[in-house]
Amino acid sequence: MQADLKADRLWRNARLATMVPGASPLGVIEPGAIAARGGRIVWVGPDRDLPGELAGVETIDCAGRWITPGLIDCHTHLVFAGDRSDEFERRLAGESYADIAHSGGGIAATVRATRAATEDELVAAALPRLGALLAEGVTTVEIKSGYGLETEAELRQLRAAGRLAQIRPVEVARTYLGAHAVPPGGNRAAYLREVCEEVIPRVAAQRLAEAVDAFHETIAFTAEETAAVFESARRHDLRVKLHADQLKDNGGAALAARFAALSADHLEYTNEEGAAALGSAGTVAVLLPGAYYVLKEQQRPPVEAFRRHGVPMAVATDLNPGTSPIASLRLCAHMACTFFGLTVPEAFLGMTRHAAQALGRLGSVGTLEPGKWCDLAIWDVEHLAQVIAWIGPAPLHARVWRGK
Ligand code: DI6
Ligand code: FE
Repeated sequence: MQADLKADRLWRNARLATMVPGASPLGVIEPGAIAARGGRIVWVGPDRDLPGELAGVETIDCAGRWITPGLIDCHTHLVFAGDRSDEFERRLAGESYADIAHSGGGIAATVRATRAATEDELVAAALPRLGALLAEGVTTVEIKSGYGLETEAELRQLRAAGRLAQIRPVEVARTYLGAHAVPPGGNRAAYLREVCEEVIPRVAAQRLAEAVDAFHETIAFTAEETAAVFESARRHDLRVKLHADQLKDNGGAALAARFAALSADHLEYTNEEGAAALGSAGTVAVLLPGAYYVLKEQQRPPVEAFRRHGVPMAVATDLNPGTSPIASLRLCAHMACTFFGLTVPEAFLGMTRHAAQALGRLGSVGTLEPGKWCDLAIWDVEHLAQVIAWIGPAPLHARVWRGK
């Protein structure tokens, strides 16, 4: 294999945080070099060890800058229509998230606007939000449906999410979240039948999503209902993810683990047993400090227990119009450190390797290793902590997607 090692592009004189497990938590190589061919990494290592046959192609001198894998936002709801900034004012005036939901606002407000939008309108509304993520080095983003809550509107949201990947240089992982809420005025049992027997088979047959998510909460779906959705996902070869234990301990982490979920997300109220179950199942804990902040929650996810049980932790924006109107993964990493006590290396792993694992994409992104896509974020910083210590413009020198 070494014999026909060829590259079409080289990055040299860089400091690499490869995110590959090893001696240093972030797999640092300094000074390091990366060679790519056809959009994929073919070689990574110390600059001085660069094989001679790779020299002579287009070379970018990184002048000592840091390179990380392109960032991965593994939990967003970024395709939706309408705006709910009025709810920000209502909360400031004393109404709670639940009060607003009960008076027809909240998720229902976004559902009305999303149902009324065309696919083109959904794409147009999503582009600025996606653009904000790309501008800070994101190269892979997960996007959930869940604001249609009827077959055609859900499928339209997923198609719009797919279109984003055709018009911007980004990989989109789509997740069907039909079990987000019972549709306003809808019948619970009939809607769940529609999700399990009609939509999931169509999503699978048309490859409109690769995973199925559910909102398992007292205000949303029970364990039995969630299990039925997951059984259907399993029958159709779709992976599962779960919004779990956000508002109270519902045993959501254990439920996610029982179905070998890719990830369990939120987890503020998860207990020790839940953390242990995630550890045994290899399920990623996705921390979403944006929603914690916006809802002024007090309960923090059990980060110590996740560490003890070897649960990989990812960090994501949960970008949505209600509980996390935040289009900055860096800000969420900053908050995961300040609010939840993550270290800076943990926050970086949470936006790279562990986020890739939460999307079942560890084989293709999330670390700098031969065979993976050459998706890079090149940072104009002296220390990697600067990337998330600052709130404001990203110190991003260049974003490379598929080697370009
Ligand atoms: N968890 C949340 O916090 C949101 N959805 C979810 O599954 C709320 C989304 C919204 O208010 O629009
Ligand atoms: Fe969410």
